[in-house]
Amino acid sequence: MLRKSRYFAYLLFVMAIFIKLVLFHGQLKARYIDMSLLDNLIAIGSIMLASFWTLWLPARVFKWGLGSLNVLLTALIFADLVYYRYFADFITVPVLMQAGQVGALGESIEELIHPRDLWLIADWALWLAAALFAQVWRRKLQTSSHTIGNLGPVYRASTNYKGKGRRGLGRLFPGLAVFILGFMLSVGPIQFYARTWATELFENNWWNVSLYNVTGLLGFHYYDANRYVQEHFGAAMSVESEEQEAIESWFREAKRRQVEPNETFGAYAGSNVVVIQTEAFMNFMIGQEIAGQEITPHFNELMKESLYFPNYYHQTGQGRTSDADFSSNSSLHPLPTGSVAVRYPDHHFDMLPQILKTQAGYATSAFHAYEGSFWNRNQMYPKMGYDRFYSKKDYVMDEPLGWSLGDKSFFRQSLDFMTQTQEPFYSFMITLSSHHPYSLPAETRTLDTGEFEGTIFGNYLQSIHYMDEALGQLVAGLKQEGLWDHTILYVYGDHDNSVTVREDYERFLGRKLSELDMHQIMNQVPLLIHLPDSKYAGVYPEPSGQLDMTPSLLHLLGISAEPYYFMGNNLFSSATDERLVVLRTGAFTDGQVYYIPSASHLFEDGQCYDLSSRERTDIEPCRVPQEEAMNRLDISDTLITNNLLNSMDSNK
Ligand code: GP9
Ligand code: MN
Repeated sequence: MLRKSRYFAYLLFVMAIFIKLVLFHGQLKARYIDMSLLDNLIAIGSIMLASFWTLWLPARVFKWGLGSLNVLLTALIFADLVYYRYFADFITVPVLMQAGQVGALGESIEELIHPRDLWLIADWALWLAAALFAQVWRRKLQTSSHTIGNLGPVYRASTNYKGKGRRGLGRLFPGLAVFILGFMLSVGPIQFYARTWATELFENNWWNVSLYNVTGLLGFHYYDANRYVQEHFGAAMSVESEEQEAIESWFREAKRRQVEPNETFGAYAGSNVVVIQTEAFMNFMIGQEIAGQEITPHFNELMKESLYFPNYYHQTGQGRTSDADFSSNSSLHPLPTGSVAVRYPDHHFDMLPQILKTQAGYATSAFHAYEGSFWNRNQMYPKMGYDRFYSKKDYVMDEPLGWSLGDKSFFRQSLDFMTQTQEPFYSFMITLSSHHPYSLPAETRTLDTGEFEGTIFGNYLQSIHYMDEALGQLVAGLKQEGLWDHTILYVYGDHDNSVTVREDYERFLGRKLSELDMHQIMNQVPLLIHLPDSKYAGVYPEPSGQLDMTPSLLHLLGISAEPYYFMGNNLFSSATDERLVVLRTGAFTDGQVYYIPSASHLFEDGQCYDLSSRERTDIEPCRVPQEEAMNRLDISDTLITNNLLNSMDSNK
């Protein structure tokens, strides 16, 4: 009887976790990913693999083992759900290493938790009710057995070692059987996928959502943990000399595109450089109005005397702000999982601040009014070549706003620090006030967002409007300090705003949006470059991206990119028809075509668009550039994870 109830409880446990996984999947709303019968079997199999051992536990601890596992798995599913709502990705081991950071999302996390998530713990209420009921029932039985004499001690006295051993053996087989069945149900179909359409995916994992599509949630976590252990504790990875030669030859070709001694080369040598990496600053609202009010009036004004790149893409992955920072300053792609700053801060890269410092004697500083440990900046910034990192503790909190200090005060105080620095200087600033969930206090809201009032989309516009005003004040400050006429100002957005509701954008822009429109909207961030003499002002529609910053700034300052290993393009070279911009998801554009990969990540399942007609075309025109795009992501990953630049780079 006791044994039977144990199997019944186990069955209920498997069912409960399975239902949670199904609920979780329903919440993802991931296109192209359906839970097929095979996927359901994988899910059930992986639950069995995670829990078969509980059947080996003696009766005393069995329910506790099963209960704790339920709590653990539920917590994992819930954490993944919250994380996915914000990042459209799953939690990985490197992300867990930044656990403090997830907590620091604070207010954002509240926005990301929905009342319907309570369904995930509905079974706990049932378990509790059942346990209470059983307790009452037992008491009743006990009272009635007291009346006919208590048989308990008699039963206990009959316990002997032989009986114990037999019971242990009796537990061994069911546990083993569940393990084997679980293995067959999960690993079997995954192996089948891996041998057929998903081969490439396991070799070249660039997107966790596609991995999830094959392995399910528990399988994904197993794969991710395994990958982490292999990467960090496995046999030292080595790159075959053939592969290294292929990489070197790719860079020889890249340098041909990057190095061009034309009239802009060195035209601004010795100028200060101020880079503003702006939080969640997207391109779609540049030049747009709401109720007759411009969203970004100061940026728009600045555009008139600057170079503006409307087809500039963020190329970030899971590392968000830190990826934008890394890619812009190293001209390499971020990693498919985690942040380079967290995973490999000790590896060698060719970094813009380091180069400016050693090659041209620049004073280099990073400015970000937040905890210095976030995204591992305390460790990463000295490695990048910054003399000084001004973090939250260096600022007076005289304008508390959102996560930290308001951008207006942040710019004002940063400018004060800058003016005390020796020139020329390289100043890298990261703003924060326009961070999710974009809820500014009433006194800072100066935009009438009309029909969007009170919505997250309206709040987003509001916070960008505030940041824009801060930008205007910074420009005025730079002028006042007499820096404007010998400073290059480089402003770009770090990534999208995580608000993905198409109707919001349609209502705001007043037109229907195609899938291509939407993809571009979510991936384009503005880039503005103001040159000291306001020369070359205009709109540059060629495709460009965050990886282009370092080669382009070095070009303007007259420092050759020749000795370095950069993957981006030089925005000032004439080879505009060779501009392939590759996003971390594997999407790319070369200005002619635009490719959107599918979740399956099979090339043929993706969408290829002709940018001149903006219509979806046959897949073929995307084939060659897609191979190159994959090659680039692969080269970048190999360089970073194997610390290859440490041996390739003679300029250390
Ligand atoms: C905080 C800032 C925000 O320091 O970098 O990071 P994000 O959440 O955008 O990656
Ligand atoms: Mn950010």
